[in-house]
Amino acid sequence: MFSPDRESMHPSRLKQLQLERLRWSVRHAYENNAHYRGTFAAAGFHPDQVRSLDDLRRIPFLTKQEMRDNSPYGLFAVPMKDVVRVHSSSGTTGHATVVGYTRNDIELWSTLMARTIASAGGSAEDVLQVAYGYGLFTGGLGAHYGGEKIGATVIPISGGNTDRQLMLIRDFGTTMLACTPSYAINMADFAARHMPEFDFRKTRLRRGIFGAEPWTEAMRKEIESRLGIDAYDIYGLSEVIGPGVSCECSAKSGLHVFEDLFLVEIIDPATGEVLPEGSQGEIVYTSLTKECCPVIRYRSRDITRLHRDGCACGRTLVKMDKVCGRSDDMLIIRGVNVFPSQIEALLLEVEGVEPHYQVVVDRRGALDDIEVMVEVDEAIFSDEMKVMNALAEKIAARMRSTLGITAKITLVEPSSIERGAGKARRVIDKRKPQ
Ligand code: DLL
Repeated sequence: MFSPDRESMHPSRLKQLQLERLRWSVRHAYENNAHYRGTFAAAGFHPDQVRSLDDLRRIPFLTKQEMRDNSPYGLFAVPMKDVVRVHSSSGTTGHATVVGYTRNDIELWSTLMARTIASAGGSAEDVLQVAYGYGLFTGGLGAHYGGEKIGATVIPISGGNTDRQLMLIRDFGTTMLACTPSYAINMADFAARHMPEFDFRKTRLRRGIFGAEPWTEAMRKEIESRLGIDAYDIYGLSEVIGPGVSCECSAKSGLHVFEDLFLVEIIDPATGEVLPEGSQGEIVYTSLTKECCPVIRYRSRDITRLHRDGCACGRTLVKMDKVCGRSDDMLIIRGVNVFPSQIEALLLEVEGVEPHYQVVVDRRGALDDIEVMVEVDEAIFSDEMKVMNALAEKIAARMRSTLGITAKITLVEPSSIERGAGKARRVIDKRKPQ
């Protein structure tokens, strides 16, 4: 553990620390930001009312729309002279939001990413290849600062240039890779196609920290077997800090949330009601020490579940399940709710199917139409039509029985689905304005 005194804190001591910090954070937001002052007052809330952690529920939520409406600097709670960096969310749903960091915020974020790297088994001994994009996206610089903080040797290559990525893994002795899970698979594909002499198992690569998009257990197996490494899920969002909000440990049974710095709640996304621990719902964040952009009850739209069942790694921090998707990514097909990650899990169980797929949703007349395009391996693709049809029917039948949706399955040849170096675009919903 990078911060053992914090990560394995006794639960009662942790609660005490959270309460002290919550009081500070709520007051800081109220005193130094007009938007918070306005929404608190409108809800009849004053920071003096925070006497226990349960009083959090008296505070109104902060929504993504409010963040956008106040963009770029309207939610900052420090003078601009104290802001040393800005980042921006990827803007997959509408306009991007802008977040700022003070020097202390950058220090905090670096520590969180050092904890994340340590949680995945990394240390100062590692050579960390950062293949998340550098720039306004938080992935590259977040992993970079965390790597330096823990004392690893950082290779700041950023995303893309896949042939170069592979050469560096081989020649620079990379031991740990940081990128999106879809990009890790793209690297393996590229190697298999264009560099037949390249063998991941002959390199020093041992582990990877993958996140920024939903990915399933089936995808983990695929990455682990193709790259010959241990793959860990890391999670975060720009509005809260960037990567470093939660991460898996060696148990790989949920992502520990760094609760000494962020309070988490699960709510019903439809009603906003707080749900008991163990229920699935939308995760809501409250930052406890952030200076520039404090978030108080920020509705992330990410769907997960919290559980506190103890962990072999010794961390006492609550765990969240792998995020299955965002409430706004959930597809409603003829009334049936389905997350793209459920489709991924199902596809990857089928032999001959490759981990490259895209879901296209459209409306024909009054009805929703869903098509799943998925790559199959070379052998199947060059086989008889009969074999292809049988495979497509097998997938369609599984989708009907497991997910309750009737989809058109289109098997496509290897490499025909668009590849990227960042977040994969899994869904094209033609019903929504693009
Ligand atoms: O994606 C931060 C990040 C960078 C996380 C690198 C991990 C690694 P944003 O661009 O603001 O920030 O996007 C945040 O991405 O609300 C989730 O919907 C999704 N997301 C991030 N990590 C995961 C994950 C970064 N491990 C949004 N699993 C979040 C599932 C994830 N979804």
